[in-house]
Amino acid sequence: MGVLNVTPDSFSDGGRYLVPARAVEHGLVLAGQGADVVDIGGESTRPGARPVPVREELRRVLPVVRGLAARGVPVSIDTMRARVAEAALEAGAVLVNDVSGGLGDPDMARCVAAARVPYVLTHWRAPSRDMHRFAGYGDVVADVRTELLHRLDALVAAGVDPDRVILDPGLGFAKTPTHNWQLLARLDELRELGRPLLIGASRKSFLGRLLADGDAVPPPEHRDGATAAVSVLAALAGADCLRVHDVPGTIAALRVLAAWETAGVSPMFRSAPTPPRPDETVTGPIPR
Ligand code: PMM
Repeated sequence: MGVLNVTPDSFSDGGRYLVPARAVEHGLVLAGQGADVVDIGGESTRPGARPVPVREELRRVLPVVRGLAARGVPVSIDTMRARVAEAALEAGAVLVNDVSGGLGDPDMARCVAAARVPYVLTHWRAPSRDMHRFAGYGDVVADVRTELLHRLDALVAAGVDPDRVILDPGLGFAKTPTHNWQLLARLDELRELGRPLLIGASRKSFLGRLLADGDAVPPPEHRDGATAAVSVLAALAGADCLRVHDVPGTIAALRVLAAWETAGVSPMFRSAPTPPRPDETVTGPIPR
């Protein structure tokens, strides 16, 4: 999933694609580079961001959704609002990516149920402007699991087909860097929920923090190497969809993983407690 934010203030690509023609051009580039879907967002979710009026969100995203859909690019709409999701689906979007997991708009479940489209249900606790106040967990992985399941139940009760739901732990949404790393390192526990997983780590500040040299934090566009490493490890742990800014770097990294696995030995022996000794011949795929 390639990221295309048509906002003035997103942390990485904010302000670059405000002119619809430029946004469409970039979306075509992302698709040409190998993104299976281009994710269009018209409202920044960066920590501290304030909501934009619905009319403004519609004004930003609709021409871009239309422009890309008309050129045959599968488009997802990144929104917390049912009205925006509905309009984008009508304009040609094929998937709803809701970082609020349906909590941002009580009408979202009805909209997704009626549209019968895939829906990304993200773990979320509060609007961006003060989400940091909600970053308290006992065991973050257990809590995120439980809260995702509650949301899934609520959506299914409202008529959403569970088979169309993709789960996302919501890295950075009311999470500290430590929480993000725990969620990534224990993705297998989220896999047990039985739904496809989406991971959105691309260029996020926990990677900036990881790469910082003292107080010198690298800017978002210098975090693609770390993003690619996370993408490979997440794919290895069973992530099905990676939401990224740098599509070629991600695809290169995933090709390395595929070649490695095709050669017969998985680089991670997840469910095999004892890796084979170097002198043992590995004849089949190793379960993960
Ligand atoms: N993160 C952002 C925006 N949308 N959607 C999903 N499903 N998961 C995410 O982690 C996610 C998202 C914020 O990042 P951006 O400013 O680069 O779009």
